[in-house]
Amino acid sequence: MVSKKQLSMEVLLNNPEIKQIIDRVSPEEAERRTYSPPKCEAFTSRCTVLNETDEYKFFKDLEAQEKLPHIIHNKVQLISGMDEPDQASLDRFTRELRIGIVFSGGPAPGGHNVIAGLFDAAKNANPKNRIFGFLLGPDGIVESQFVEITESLVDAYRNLGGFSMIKTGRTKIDTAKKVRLSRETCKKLKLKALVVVGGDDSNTNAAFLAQELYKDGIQVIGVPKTIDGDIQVQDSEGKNLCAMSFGFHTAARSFARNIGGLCIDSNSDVKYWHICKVMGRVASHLALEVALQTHANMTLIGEDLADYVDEARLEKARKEGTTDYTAYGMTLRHLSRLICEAITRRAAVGKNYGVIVIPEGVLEYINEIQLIITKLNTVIADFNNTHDKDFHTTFPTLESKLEYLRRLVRGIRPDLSPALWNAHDDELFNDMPEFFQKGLLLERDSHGNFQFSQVETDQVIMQMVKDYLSILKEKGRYTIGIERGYFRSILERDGLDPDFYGPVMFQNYGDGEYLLIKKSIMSMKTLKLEFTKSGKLETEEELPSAIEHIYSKSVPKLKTQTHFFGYDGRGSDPTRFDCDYTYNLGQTVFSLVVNGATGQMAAIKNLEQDFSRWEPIGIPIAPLMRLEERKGKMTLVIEKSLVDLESNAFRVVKALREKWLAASPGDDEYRSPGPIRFTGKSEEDRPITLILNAVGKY
Ligand code: FBP
Repeated sequence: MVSKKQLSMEVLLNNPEIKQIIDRVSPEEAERRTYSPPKCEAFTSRCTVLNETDEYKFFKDLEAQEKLPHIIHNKVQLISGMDEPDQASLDRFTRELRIGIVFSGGPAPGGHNVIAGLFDAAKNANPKNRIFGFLLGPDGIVESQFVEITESLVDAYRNLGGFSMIKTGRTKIDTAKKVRLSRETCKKLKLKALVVVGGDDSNTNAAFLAQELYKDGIQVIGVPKTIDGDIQVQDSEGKNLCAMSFGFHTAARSFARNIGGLCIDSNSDVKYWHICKVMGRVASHLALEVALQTHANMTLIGEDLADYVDEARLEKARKEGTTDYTAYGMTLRHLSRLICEAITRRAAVGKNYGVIVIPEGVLEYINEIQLIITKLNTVIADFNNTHDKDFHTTFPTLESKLEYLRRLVRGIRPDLSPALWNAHDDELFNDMPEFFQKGLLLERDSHGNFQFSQVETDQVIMQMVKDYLSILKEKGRYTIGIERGYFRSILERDGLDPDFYGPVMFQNYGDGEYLLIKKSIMSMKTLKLEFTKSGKLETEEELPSAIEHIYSKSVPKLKTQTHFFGYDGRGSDPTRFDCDYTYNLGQTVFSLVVNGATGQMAAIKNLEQDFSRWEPIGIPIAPLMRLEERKGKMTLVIEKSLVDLESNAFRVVKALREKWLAASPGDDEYRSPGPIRFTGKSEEDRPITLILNAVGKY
């Protein structure tokens, strides 16, 4: 054997070409870091000012008025530039400031650019300004853990995804002690302002902090972050103030890129149904955008399911002179039937493959599941409050949790209403598969939210789908259509006359491009019987192999692949839209802080339009709050924005549903959104949802 001469590892690793290739910084990352997002016009001026406007109206919740007196009367603030500022404005704008910033909740692409935009604006106004980043989320404020944000740190993360620079966490600053410690940290650092980059719950928390720190002269500003896209702000007259939270576009594009790939794989290999669960804890905005980006065969939209009315049931009840209230809303059983219908209809035209998109929060919209979740939330909150112990620590195993629920049914808590947890609930719950029971009993997050990402929603639904498909198969209602031309060619190749055999095998031989096996044929045995009965085959004769071959092609096997898209999209590098959006949010934050705002959320108005029309603004947070049940208590929170069934985006998806299902002969309608690119003319400039919803409004 000839021994090959190998380069020593030292030589190999020091080779300049290899060094470049294995460098931690990829060429794409290096290029990203050098991108300079364009600035909204106001930020190109020497300094900025805030102008309050009465143009926007809000309905103010009584509880919010009581709990947030210092910030409830805040108004929308418009930010405008001053090229030739008077001395007083200039002095105010350039005074030395210290600002703290924290990420709160799940990562969302673009967070680093919020810091970059804030840092650049602050240093530009006064190089002595200092920015501090709290580490690991709100815990960093409470525990006084921070880093000073420097030029080199910012430069290392410009236009990059994730929240890696200072990390994030889900702690809520919700006790007097945590507020006191946060105040101490802010004072120790001599902060003029604290910036909370977070979702609806974190912005709620920001408003409460703004109230608490008001008298200390410490301002608090929120920034609308969440891939879920459920922070969208309109005033009470429907005027748009913030069309979308940051991170949504990138996450949706990232999911769509991968799901688009699955669509292509699916109609190449033609053997799998890909079941794609996509993040979005409650609202289905991400699923809706993915549908628009990929034209997947079926996309469930939670809000739409909740709106479902079973007309057939209503009609039946009407005839009987009664009202069937169960006809309103979707049940798990009915949802599985709808999916089965999509699968069987495609199969009938030879397509035993496809792609289904399921939003992770879909179960929230299914009647019986939502009821169970609400009941369990209350049971858990009641246990924690009554016993001053944690339910999950006290009952660490599924069995111990189930036993506690059983004891509730047996009446260990006579003070509780039997409506909370009774034998019927227990029975329903015990009928669920174990993994689903575990999921439903999972610990709620620090804000009291149900953790949908931890539940195998897709499995729950698909198990029911598989069970029902087996029934349909037995009934001969799930069969693969055989293309007429294919049938003819296979038979003719073996010297058989298709018109002799066809009418015996197929229910629609007379017409139809795709031939469907007769319902009475459920096996090779019944196939043979059909032929002997028709007199076209003697009992002792064998079925021609071409006939057997065609029959076996018509028997469906449902093969599924399940995928979860969520964390990957949250960690994606931001789209150009999110880079520009977040950089300008950072600039907005600085303008709000330097001009004395507090209890406001930085936002960009007209995000749904061309960049040249973007306008930085401050939105008052307190008037956005409503009372919602959390951890068994009514709590003030920012109302989540759900998919609007009247919106253009939803109506378009609804109108094209049938087309994208493609349950007819011919090609699928898949759209390939391609990778997230950063530059280039075909780089999409904003989410499709936003484009559609803006049509007809301007
Ligand atoms: P935020 O609302 O904090 O932005 O997080 C949203 C989200 O990504 C949801 O889509 C998902 O259900 C959840 O976070 C997952 O949470 P975790 O990171 O705790 O698993």
